[in-house]
Amino acid sequence: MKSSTLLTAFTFAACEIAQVLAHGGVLSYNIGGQIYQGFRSYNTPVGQSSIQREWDSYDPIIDPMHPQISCNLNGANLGSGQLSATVAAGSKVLAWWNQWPHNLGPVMVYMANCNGACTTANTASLNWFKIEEAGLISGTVDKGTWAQGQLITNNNSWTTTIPASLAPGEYMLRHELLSIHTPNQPQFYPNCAQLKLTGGGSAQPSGSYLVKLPGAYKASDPGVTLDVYNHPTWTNYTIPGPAVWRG
Ligand SMILES: *[C@@H]1O[C@H](CO)[C@@H](O)[C@H](O)[C@H]1NC(C)=O
Ligand SMILES: *[C@@H]1O[C@H](CO)[C@@H](O)[C@H](O)[C@H]1NC(C)=O
Ligand SMILES: [Cu+2]
Repeated sequence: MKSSTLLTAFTFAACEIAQVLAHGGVLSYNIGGQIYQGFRSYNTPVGQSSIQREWDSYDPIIDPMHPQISCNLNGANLGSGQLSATVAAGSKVLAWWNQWPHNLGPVMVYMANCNGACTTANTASLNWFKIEEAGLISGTVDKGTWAQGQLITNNNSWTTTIPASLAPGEYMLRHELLSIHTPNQPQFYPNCAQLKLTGGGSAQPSGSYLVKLPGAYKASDPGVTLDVYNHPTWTNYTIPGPAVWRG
């Protein structure tokens, strides 16, 4: 009896760990050549210092209209520990995830002008624009190569370039993986970091390039509802959200 209780407890602990490992997020960055540690999810925010906003677990967000889909749960600033990375427009940003377990789905990168200090910004009311997206690269939706597969191949990382013409100011940077390996259960994995952008540009996106989060996605979007196993011959995929703004 006792040993079976122990076994149950052990099995439960092993499942909990497997659960953690089955998901994830951005753990660190290289921004313009400088390494930045992300928020340590699952640890108390007390005493943490990072350019990243708080995110409390590796679990995905399932609801495309979730009120905290902008910067994950709970997306709060870290108070006195909240930092921002100073970087010039046109610089490269490398984001590193944990060992990424999902190879079906797109990679998207967004920014939003904080119109002042990002630390006090409410990320749900910012105007977000997409600076990069990659979806189905080749093959069919169920067996082809997806951007998330490339991310895994590339040391669980993704490199993006901040548009060189973007006007200076404080911006939120948002990486998002949308994993669609579970039909009817899209998995959104957003993470935000704060930037202080320098450079001589003056461009700003406007009009339909700007979206709210929540607001950019609907449960009925083809790229959100797609059941890849139901359409093994499809070679098309429509990435959800706005068109990419390239500066
Ligand atoms: C692979 O990613 C880790 C961070 O997860 C990083 O420290 C390491 O430098 C990367 N390796 C290469 C070859 O880029
Ligand atoms: C793929 O194309 C079909 C036929 O045009 C369309 O109905 C479907 O919505 C597309 N799928 C995605 C995921 O964009
Ligand atoms: Cu997962």
